[in-house]
Amino acid sequence: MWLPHNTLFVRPGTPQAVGESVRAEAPDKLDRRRRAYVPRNDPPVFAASRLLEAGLKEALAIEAPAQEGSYEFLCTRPGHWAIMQGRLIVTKDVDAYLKANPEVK
Ligand SMILES: [Cu+2]
Repeated sequence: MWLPHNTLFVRPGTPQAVGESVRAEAPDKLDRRRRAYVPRNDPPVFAASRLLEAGLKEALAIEAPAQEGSYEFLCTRPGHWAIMQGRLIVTKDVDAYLKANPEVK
């Protein structure tokens, strides 16, 4: 059985706090953009998708944070944040970043 998932982009070091903050919410508790499991008035979150069933798509236009760094993204469906997460690198010089961090592909 496929479960719907979402994607939230957050400040570094906040995935656990964000994931845990919505863990007890109901999937039908939606915000004004019809998104579930998105913390309300929570500054660590700077972009978030809706819960999407398998095969569905949603485009997110993200305004990158002004400060360069390694940001994080996660799924906040209860129990998912711990294994469904990754990093978003914000840099003004991709080539220099990749040269300094060859492990990143
Ligand atoms: Cu998920």
